Amino acid sequence: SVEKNGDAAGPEKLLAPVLSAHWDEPRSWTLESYRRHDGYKGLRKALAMDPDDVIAYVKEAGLRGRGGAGFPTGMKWQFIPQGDGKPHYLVVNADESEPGTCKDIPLLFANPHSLIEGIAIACHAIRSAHAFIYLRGETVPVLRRLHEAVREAREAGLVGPDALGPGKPLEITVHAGAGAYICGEETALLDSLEGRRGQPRLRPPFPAVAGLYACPTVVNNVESIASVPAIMHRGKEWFRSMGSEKSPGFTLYSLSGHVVNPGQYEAPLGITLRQLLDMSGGIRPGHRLKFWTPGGSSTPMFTDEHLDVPLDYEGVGAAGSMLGTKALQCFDETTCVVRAVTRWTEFYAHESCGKCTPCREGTYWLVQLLRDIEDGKGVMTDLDKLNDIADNINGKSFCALGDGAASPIFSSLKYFREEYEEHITGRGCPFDPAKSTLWA
Ligand code: L3W
Ligand code: SF4
Repeated sequence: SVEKNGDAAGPEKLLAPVLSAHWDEPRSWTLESYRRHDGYKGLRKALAMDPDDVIAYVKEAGLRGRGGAGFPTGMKWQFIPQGDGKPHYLVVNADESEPGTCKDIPLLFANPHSLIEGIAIACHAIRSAHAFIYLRGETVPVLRRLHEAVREAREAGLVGPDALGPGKPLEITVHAGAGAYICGEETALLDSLEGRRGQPRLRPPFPAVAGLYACPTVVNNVESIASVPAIMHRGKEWFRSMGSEKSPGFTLYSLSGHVVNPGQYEAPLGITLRQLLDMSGGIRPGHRLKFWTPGGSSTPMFTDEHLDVPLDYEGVGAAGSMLGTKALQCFDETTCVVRAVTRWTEFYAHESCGKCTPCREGTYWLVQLLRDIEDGKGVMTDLDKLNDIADNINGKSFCALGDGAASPIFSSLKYFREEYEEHITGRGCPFDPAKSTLWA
């Protein structure tokens, strides 16, 4: 059952299981199971509609991209030029790699047909005959599952020469990446899919104009596309009955870290971390929340002061962060914030593609400074240097990876400057490694 955000009957009533409703059922990933739960009914409805009307419907539903930026999905589809004589492509970004983000991979594993049905609807809407799924390469079992789901769909005529109607083909190619975070950036992903080294392209032109093989291309996150069948089947009003005016609908939150029951929680946009913690057992017993990320490590961190911030694009934005991928990583008071930020920054330095100087050089120097501070070799002027380097990365890099690397530096200095200072005056980390579970 789907409960509207705001019901007062108990914390679990705030959940809205749609994509995750049947994950725990035996063989939930099969076509037979998906069909038993109204699968492919949204496609039937969409195929009876004019493609432009499908785009208008998704626009009116208010679905926003679930991959990090929250861009309106219907608007993105509308950007695809029509009558241009070129092939159009749909590319599904399944390169889920943002630290703390673990929603698309379980969704693909447990419910791959929601994506395939969404692909078929989207391809009908943008008049595309070929979709690509770019999957994070490390997830080999998911790759196998996707291949199997596409095979099942093909046997059932849902993929193939007449899948979208007589003479209207749909082909789906599943491609496994090679494990680079930057390939989740949409234009680097396209380069990688074309067989080149994955590095971001200059935008504009946006992929909608010149994307895969220089043709009009929609790049959407897995969850965005997988949300479309339910919207088509159950209606835009139903979708809009959840969440807020500007951020309607349900979504998957990845809850991780020092919580009793980590996992994926599907709830309306606008729910708060306090509500999610209430229904998931809270922070581990005997401890308290110290800091958390609303959308993965690339989004500025929050503290326990932000427990009641509505987790939608506007609410998180107004509180000074970004909803990003809705990856709620929670850290209790045993965690050294300097250590956590060092680990994240090492990740960005390692994953920096090297194309632009601010990010390539800046992330390297951030790591050097952070390691010095952690090792007790820091001096007070290092804090201004950290801020200065992050400032020279933020907004001056070629793609969002650079901005993401600067985020935890700024926000940790904003909320926990004394903790940095303590490392410097005390000549090392004051935290007890034996007490933290995040010490690796
Ligand atoms: C046509 C225009 N299309 C914008 C399209 C654009 C893209 C979408 C959003 O980064 C964020 C980033 C991460 N004509 C257009 C247009 N578009 N104007 O709209 O674009 P943009 O630039 O706002 O964002 P983005 O480049 O897609 C995504 C943040 O999300 N993030 C997520 C990381 C996620 C993962 C993962 O594992 N899934 O890595 C976390 O914070 O930092 O800010 O499609 O083409 N005029
Ligand atoms: Fe590459 Fe970093 Fe520059 Fe992005 S910001 S293009 S990842 S070097």
